[in-house]
Amino acid sequence: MEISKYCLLLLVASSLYYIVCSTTVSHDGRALVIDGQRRVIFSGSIHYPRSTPEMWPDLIRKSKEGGLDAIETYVFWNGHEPRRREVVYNFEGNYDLIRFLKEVQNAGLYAILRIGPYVCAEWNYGGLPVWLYKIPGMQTRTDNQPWKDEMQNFTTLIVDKVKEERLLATQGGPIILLQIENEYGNGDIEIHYGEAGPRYINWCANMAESLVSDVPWIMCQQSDAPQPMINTCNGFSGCDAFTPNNGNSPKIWTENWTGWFKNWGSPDPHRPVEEVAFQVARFFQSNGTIQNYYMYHGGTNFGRTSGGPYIVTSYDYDAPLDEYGNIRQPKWGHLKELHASVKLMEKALTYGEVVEDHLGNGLTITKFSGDGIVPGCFLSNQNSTVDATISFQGTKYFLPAWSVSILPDCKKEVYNTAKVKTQTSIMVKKKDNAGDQSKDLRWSWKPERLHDSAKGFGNSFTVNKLLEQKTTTVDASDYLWYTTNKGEELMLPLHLLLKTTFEAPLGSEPVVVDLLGLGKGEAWVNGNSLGRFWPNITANPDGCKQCDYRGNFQANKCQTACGEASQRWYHVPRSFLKRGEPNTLTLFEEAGGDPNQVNFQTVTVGTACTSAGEGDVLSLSCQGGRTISSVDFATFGEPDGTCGAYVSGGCGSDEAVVILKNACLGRDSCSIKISDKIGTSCAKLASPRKLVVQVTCS
Ligand SMILES: *[C@@H]1O[C@H](CO)[C@@H](O)[C@H](O)[C@H]1NC(C)=O
Ligand SMILES: *[C@@H]1O[C@H](CO)[C@@H](O)[C@H](O)[C@H]1NC(C)=O
Ligand SMILES: *[C@@H]1O[C@H](CO)[C@@H](O)[C@H](O)[C@H]1NC(C)=O
Ligand SMILES: *[C@@H]1O[C@H](CO)[C@@H](O)[C@H](O)[C@H]1NC(C)=O
Ligand SMILES: CC(=O)N[C@H]1CO[C@H](CO)[C@@H](O)[C@@H]1O
Repeated sequence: MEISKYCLLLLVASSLYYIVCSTTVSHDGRALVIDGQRRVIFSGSIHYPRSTPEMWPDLIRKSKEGGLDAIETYVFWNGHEPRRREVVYNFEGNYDLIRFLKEVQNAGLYAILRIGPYVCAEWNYGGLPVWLYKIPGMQTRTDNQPWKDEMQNFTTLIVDKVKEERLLATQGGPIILLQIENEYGNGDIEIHYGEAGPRYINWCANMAESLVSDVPWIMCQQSDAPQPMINTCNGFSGCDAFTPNNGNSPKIWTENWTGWFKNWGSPDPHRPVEEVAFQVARFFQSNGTIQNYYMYHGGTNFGRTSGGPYIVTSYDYDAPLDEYGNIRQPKWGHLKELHASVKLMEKALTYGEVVEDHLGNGLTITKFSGDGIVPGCFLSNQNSTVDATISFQGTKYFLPAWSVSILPDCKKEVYNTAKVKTQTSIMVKKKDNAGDQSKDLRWSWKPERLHDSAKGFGNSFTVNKLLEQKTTTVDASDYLWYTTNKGEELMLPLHLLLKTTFEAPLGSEPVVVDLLGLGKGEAWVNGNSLGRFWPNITANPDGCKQCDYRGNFQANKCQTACGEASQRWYHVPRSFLKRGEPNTLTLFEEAGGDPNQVNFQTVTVGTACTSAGEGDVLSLSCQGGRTISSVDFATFGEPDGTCGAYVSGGCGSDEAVVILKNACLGRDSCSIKISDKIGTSCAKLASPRKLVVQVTCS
């Protein structure tokens, strides 16, 4: 094997020195090859502008702990270059891309940088600055000289910055993959541009390669990507069946949607972890080696980056880390176990020979093996309704419908995508840390005329057409509000700004402000935008039916919060708040809402549930220094109801409750081994017996 890692000793200012180790990155048809080794890569998307720099280290640490190898982000052009060719581009605050990449590096993770610069991320104008449209002859994303000039200029700027900071893997930095363009081959786009489309894609490939040739470039959703671009797959599913367009390209899943974004007026979309895990395991079973979660942390659309009029301010995405940065359980933990299980067979997956055995009815056994390699196996049941037991090498394995089992040594099942062992955490909003003032916020309101803030317009003007947002607000604000009648003057109505002061909630748990009672507008804390609010629009009352994770997933398959306020709570990052001095909440309200119910709360684990079989270790934990205050429920077998609302059923065990109380009460976490002595009164239950537990954290 080729030894390709080398280090440089750099001398700085005569006496200081540091060592720079370079990492080589290449690929073959099997995998990315990092420092001469084929690798399995788990990656997750975190968009730096959707959180604050103060949150980044914690988000990245939790990603690493969750078993990720890499963090992926798009680059948001209209955030960095709001005005054309400013002497100083915006790389400050939550737009500090370099700081973000360095945090990734400090955590010891790789980075995947999708420069685009077109981004499909529920982001204003796909990340393209609005000034582009003022350039004569501009036609975006095609073989058009003005566009290519601008695109090349910005792409070069980003690549130069990254190189200056030595952030490419070959320079000792974290970046192992780069992306040019984005989902261009989504059918209609290329058709729309005709023959100019493929010409443009060729130009993109050459331009990208001329900037960096020693770190691979990808093009997602681009089946005709020219060499050496690697074409990759996006989607909820279907990436198991995806094949790259070139024998030398590994199979990469750039966007496996962990959930979905939420719209005003729609319920909350969820994607059950059993389904995500099933698709990921299927991908690795089908020769995939690099997969990225879109999103691993979704975050918040602050202020002017609210990504189009219909997307709510939260970009939670039902991701493994929630909008506020909390660990979402069981999603985070069940995927962490999946990552660890797949990693156990990394050698077999990247170097082994593959043999697939299709047993019919959606059952498949896949074995990866080779000389000197511990073989690894996947057993899958793609049947969406019928559970199965299969015999393999003399042992029987139970495979629930729509599940994959992982046997890293082809003998012992260490993981099944449908058997969730991680605790379920029900998050709650609490007022106990929120300080006294939040109970009784005192408001002052003043009307403001829009000409104070509407750039370039008086408070009324006349046009004989409908106004379009891009040219009216010029991306200076997400907010455009006007009323007009045929034959009448356009009216920019009066709006209300008003404000209050409050104390920062105690502790370190994430803070939210409850805006129920308000109509529609935008909120700021100490001048930082929290985004647009619209709590008075309620989610469609229909569509929250019982959710079955089995079978193909769609964004509206598993929804909650039907008929409730579309978005009631708005994240106030801790770094927006000042401790020990008054903080100011300013609301812009266009619909005359009532702020009397507005109050600050913190978000934490309220209830935790888990289950474990005999011989297993049962673990539970709270968050933010809170402790287990009661054991609410302990039953062997199948209880009725769901976590937080277990009613009865199974075989209730007083002995188990006593043991749990001794081990858990007053602690922030506890684990106990379930021995056959616990719950002897339930001994008549069929083996294996499973203990189901629910506790309260406070
Ligand atoms: C971008 O264009 C400006 C001129 O508008 C030029 O000065 C600058 O060098 C260009 N940057 C790159 C990286 O090409
Ligand atoms: C995986 O690779 C093997 C060997 O190249 C091939 O026979 C098999 O069809 C592949 N499986 C999938 C699902 O792509
Ligand atoms: C699932 O299994 C049932 C019963 O064995 C069978 O009738 C059905 O066709 C299977 N479905 C698939 C998709 O294989
Ligand atoms: C919500 O506010 C809008 C103004 O944007 C108003 O027209 C509507 O009547 C309000 N709806 C409810 C249910 O209060
Ligand atoms: C691009 C892509 O693969 N899209 C798929 C995403 O998932 C949905 C639901 O499974 C499919 O309908 C899309 O084709």
